[in-house]
Amino acid sequence: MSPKVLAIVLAGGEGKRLMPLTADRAKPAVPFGGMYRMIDFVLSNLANGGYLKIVVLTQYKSHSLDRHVTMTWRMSNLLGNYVAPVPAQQRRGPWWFAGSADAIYQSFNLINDEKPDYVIVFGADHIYRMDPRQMVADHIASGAGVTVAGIRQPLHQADQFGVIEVGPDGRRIQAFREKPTDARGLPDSPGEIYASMGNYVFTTKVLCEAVERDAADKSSRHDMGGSIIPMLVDRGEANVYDFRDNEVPGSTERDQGYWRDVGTLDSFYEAHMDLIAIHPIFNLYNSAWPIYTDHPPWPPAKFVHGWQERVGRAVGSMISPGVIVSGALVENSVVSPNVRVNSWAHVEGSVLMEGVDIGRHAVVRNAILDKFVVVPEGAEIGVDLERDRTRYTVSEAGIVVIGKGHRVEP
Ligand code: ADQ
Repeated sequence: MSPKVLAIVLAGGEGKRLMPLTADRAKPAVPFGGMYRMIDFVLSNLANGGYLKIVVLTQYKSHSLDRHVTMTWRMSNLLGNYVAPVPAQQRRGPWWFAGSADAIYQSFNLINDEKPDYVIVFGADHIYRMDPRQMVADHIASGAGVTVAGIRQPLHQADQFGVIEVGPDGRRIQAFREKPTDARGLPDSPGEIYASMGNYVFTTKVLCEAVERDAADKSSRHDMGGSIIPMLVDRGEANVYDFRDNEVPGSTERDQGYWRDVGTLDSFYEAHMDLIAIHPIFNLYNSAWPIYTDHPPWPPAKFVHGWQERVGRAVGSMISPGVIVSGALVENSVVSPNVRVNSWAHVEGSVLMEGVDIGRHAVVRNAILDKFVVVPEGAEIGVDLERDRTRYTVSEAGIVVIGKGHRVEP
C-alpha cells in the first residue's frame, strides 16, 4: 500500500521585496506568467504527483489568495481529496502565526485529522517543475527524519537562502545556516553554494516532535529554515535531496532542473523573460506536466489594424485571451488577459497584468504593470528612469513597477 501523505503549502509570506506587487496580496497570490498565480506552480507539482490532500496555510493579506485557491483548486471530495486554504486561527493562543513553524504548530489538528505517514512541507513562492514523488521515495528509502530539497545557487546569493553543508556521503546534512552573510563556496565549485529550496519531506512523528519542541523555546523565531531544520541537523536526522536528480516528464534539456526564487522584482521580471525566450528557459508548453490555473470564459486574443506603420502585432511575446492589440506593437513581453494596447503604442520587454490599458502613442519599456493600470495617450514609462524614480518603484536593474489600479498621469 502506498504511504499516506499530507501536503502542507506554506503561503503566508509577506513578500516585502516584491512591493508594490504585494501591497494588496500575499506573495503566493502575485500573478505570474500571464495566466497564473505563483501558488499554481507548487500546487500543480503536487497535483501532478498525485498528492491531492493539500492544506494551504495563509496569513498575510490572504483574501485574493483564498479566493484563487478556492475557485481554481476546487476538487472532488468523493475520494477524500482537497486543496484547503487554512487561515491563521489563533488555535493555540491569542497570536497569529509567528513564523512558518508556528503556522504548522497551530495547524496540528489538520495533521491529527489526516494521520499521514509523511508530511510534505513546500513553500509557495517559486517557479519550477518538480515531481514530488521522487523526493518522497528518496526520503522513505534513506530513513531520514527530514529531507530537504537542495539546489546549487550563486555564492553571492547565499544570504537569501538556507545554506546546506553535506557530509562525505553527499546526503547527510552536517550544517544548515539560514541566510548566512559569510558563506563559502562548494569545494568543487567555489562560486556556488548548496541552497535549500524551502521544500521538505518529513516523517510525521519527527515533524510533530520538532515543532512541539520549538514551540516551547521562547527564544526561537519559529520558522522552518531558521529553527526546525537546524534542530534536526544537530540531531543527525536531516538529509538532502539533490534537485538535479528530479526528472519531470516532458522537460526539455533546457528547462530540466529550472527553479527560480522570485522573491525580488528583478528575479520576478527575469523569470518572465525566461518564459518568452525562443527556446524557453522555462517551458510552459509541457503538457505532460501541466501548470493548472483558472480560466474564465475570455474570448481569444485579437490583433487589429494592419496597414503601413500602424500594424497590430506582437513578437517574441506571450499574449493571453481577451487581449486586443490594435494598431500597436508589443515586443518581448508577457501580456495577461483583457489588456488593451491602442494604436501607435509600443510595449517592449514588459509584464502587463490583467486589464492594463495602454493609450495611443504611449511607450512602455522594461516595466511591470500590475492589474488595471491605466497608461494614458502619449505617456512614457521606462524611457526616462530618473523621472520614473520620482513617481514609481524602479528596481536595481532599472525595471519600472507600477502598482495595481494606478492611473499614470498624462
Ligand atoms: P524564506 O522564503 O525567506 O526562505 P520564509 O519567509 O519563512 O523563508 O518563507 C518560507 C515559506 O513559508 C514561504 O512560502 C512563505 O510564503 C511561507 N511563510 C512564511 N511565514 C509564514 C507564516 N507565518 N505562515 C504561513 N506561511 C508562511 C525559505 C527557507 C530558506 C530557503 C528559501 C528558498 O527558510 O532556507 O533557502 O526559502 O527560497
